[in-house]
Amino acid sequence: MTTSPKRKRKIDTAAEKVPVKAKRKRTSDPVAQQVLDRTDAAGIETAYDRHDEQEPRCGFGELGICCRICEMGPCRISPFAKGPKRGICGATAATIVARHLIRQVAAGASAHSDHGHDIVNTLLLTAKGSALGYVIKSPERLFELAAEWGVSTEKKSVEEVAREMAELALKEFNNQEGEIRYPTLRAQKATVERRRRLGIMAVGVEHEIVETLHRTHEGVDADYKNLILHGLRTSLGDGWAGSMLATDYGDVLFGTPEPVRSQVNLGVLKEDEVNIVVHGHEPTLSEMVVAASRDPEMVKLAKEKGAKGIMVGGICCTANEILMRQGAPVVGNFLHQELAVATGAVDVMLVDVQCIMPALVEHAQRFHTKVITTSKKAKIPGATHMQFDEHTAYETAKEIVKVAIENYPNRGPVDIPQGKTDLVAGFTVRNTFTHLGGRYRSSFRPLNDAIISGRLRGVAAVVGCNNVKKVQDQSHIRMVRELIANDVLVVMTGCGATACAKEGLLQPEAAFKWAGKGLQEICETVGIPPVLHLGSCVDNSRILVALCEMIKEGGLGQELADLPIAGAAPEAMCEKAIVIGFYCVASGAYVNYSPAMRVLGSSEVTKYLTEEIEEVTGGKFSFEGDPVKAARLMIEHMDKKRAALKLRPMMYAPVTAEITE
Ligand code: XCC
Ligand code: SF4
Repeated sequence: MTTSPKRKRKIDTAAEKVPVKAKRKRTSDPVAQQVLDRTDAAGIETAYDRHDEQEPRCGFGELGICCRICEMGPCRISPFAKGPKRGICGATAATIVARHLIRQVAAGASAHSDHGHDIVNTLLLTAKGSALGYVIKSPERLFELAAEWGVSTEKKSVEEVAREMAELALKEFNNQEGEIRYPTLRAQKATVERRRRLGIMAVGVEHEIVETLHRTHEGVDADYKNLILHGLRTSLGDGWAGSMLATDYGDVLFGTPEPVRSQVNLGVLKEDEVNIVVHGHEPTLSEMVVAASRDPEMVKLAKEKGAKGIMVGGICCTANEILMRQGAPVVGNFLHQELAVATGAVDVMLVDVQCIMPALVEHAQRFHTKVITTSKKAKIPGATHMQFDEHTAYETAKEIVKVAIENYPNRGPVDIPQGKTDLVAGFTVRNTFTHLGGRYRSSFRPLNDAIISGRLRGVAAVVGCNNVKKVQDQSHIRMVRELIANDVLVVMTGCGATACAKEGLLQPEAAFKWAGKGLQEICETVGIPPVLHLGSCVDNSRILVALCEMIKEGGLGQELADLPIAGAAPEAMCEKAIVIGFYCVASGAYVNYSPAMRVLGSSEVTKYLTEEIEEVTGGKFSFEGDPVKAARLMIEHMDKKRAALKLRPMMYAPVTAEITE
């Protein structure tokens, strides 16, 4: 089918409204579809079936107007003319919606930040010599950060500096007064002053999360604007501390990524090798498992069991971590977790924290796959638990690899779909702009010049998850295709990056197929894909830093809110996506978020988030569900910013994207 994006189309919203039991399109990935056809035929349920089982949904829940905060409830606000307009305590729809929403922000912030905390702690243990198997892979990055933080490195060993830096970083989490460190170091003065004026400068990561829980307790904060402002403050503690520390300290400990080629999709599983799929988020575990899988002792053992070798591939953000730093293949994104197991070829599915469906355990029992949980924070009944501990990480990793090897001969029928796609990943703030600036000049000048001259329209960050309410990957792909056709450089993280990687958008050649002429010229000159993979979801902090660097470079305004940029999470699934949306809006970005947050039951809160908040932070949300329409809104926003900056008109007309699937 050949269609112009302008003549499009009700897709995603339509997918959400299909009645129960009707066949609906579940994925836009033909490789995933092959496995789904087989699971259907065998009567094996997946998240898609469980999704349909949940229909029809509770309307109060969908609209966010059910309150369970105190024991007098639950209270429901009627969206109709008749029926209660307040809870028993008097809380209105706006109060209820805002309270619930910022609790979600706090939960998302705690997930990223607890992850960041673990990485910093592992660096500390490594510096003390008590985390066996870990080495500080990037002392250069450590010294760079020390210089930025004003920590003297003179006459100090790498370990001494690492220890001091890790101790300082730990304080960012539980600071009780003052401000988190990064905004003043990295953001523009005007932005910092705006945050101070609004009272949304975070004191410490945990401080804000605790305060969110207090404010949203029964009978405390009832003013929706005041609640949302605190949500913004909590989110800034994540984006500008918890997540940013996870990225920076991860780079120090595990190495700063460099552009790397790899492959993605279920076809990376190997019929004749032991397949270990690492799923979850924390590189502290996956890095060790990758290392253990390359241990000659393990490879020998695998061969003794008749396998040709050991394949370690990832799902979800763990995949992005080991892809960025080790070039490990990506098995898939969030909705691939059950599909991978259903190939019959996964000997161990190794999980840590976040985005792990408890259903995996029962699902895996139909195959030979062993599901191994590793975190004390995340156990699943029926799974094998092998506690992972930084002190003995490498030994545990070897034990886990051994379990997979021993399980290899137990495979039943194996059916690996033969689809996989090449990709390039491993972009960071530094190396992308070394690329753009040419080999010897790491500078944002060429990017800024391209935007100023109208060769590039702007930059869009398309991030986030898969959501079973949508057709898997479709919204990411359609949105990104529309953006690059309009000369927008796209940066991606998380499961969205995996979605577009499967489609081939993360290859340099993609520019010739799908990008507008201006973007094409840039990709051709510097040899980058039109869509840059910046890593896992905590690595969205890389995007914040890149934007600050663009402003520093000059010619594009004084604040993030001035830049021709936009963000989107077109298949958002979890609370982490909400907090990311929040810290982007708090930082001044326009963010399209879909499916809509559960705020639609309050017109006041919806209006505040999608309109009025722009007066406050410079950013705002939109909840457009059609990804192409959403992309057009993002482009409109960029054009508005271009006009305000008096930039030149765009050099080239957009190409018409040809959307085939
Ligand atoms: Fe989870 Fe991070 Fe979302 Fe994917 S994108 S579904 S959070 S793995 Ni982060
Ligand atoms: Fe009902 Fe108020 Fe209690 Fe919520 S806090 S359950 S609205 S009484």
